[in-house]
Amino acid sequence: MTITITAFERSPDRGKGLARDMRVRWALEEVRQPYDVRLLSFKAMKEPAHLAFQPFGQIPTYEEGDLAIFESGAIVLHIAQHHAGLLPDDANARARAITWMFAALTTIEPPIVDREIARYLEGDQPWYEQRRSMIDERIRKRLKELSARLGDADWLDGEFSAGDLEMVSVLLRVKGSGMLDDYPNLSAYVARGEARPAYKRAFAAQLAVFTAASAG
Ligand code: GTB
Repeated sequence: MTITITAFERSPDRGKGLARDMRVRWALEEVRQPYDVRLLSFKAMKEPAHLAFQPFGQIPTYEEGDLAIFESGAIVLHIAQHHAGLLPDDANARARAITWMFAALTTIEPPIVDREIARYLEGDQPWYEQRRSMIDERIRKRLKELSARLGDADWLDGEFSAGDLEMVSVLLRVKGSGMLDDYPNLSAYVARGEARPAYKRAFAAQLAVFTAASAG
């Protein structure tokens, strides 16, 4: 059955792989599943045809046969549960890998998203610098804790898993801030993720969308 995902017709990050369809593309590449992409404008994302798939008018979504789901974390988990390569076979190890997915999305990512939202929406406020330094403190605390846990391991719990896919994706959102530089093991961890052939294929595919849109 054909898998179809949705993505930005023109990603605001200009194809840097930060929009969340990248996580779904990466997961599909890891498990070697081909997929189609339906590209959406910001206008189309808010229209009834897309809202039927994604009630919040966002990307990504995932369709396969009579299944239609949204939320990138749920999509990556679905892919990992149905194809070998992203979750260990051992039940306890599998539960731990899923735990790391949730840790990435619900413990590490929220202050990182707050930082971006503050910059976009509150960057011109007189108190912005103070707010940003408070958010940065929250992020640094989590990075320090994560760095201590990772230590000198390659991945968070044994072999590369969907937990690492989500964690690397989340950390990539702060790479540009320079905050990762204080944690060489986290920088190396992110670099290992980016060096995976599946990551590179996914990155190239989403960049090609932006390049084509810019040329057209
Ligand atoms: N919890 C949902 C999920 O994980 O699927 C969140 C989905 C989401 O935030 N989608 C964003 C979206 O559709 C795109 S990924 N936004 C449009 C809207 O809400 O109207 C978030 C994102 C967007 C852009 C960048 N960037 O340019 O760097 C990075 C991340």
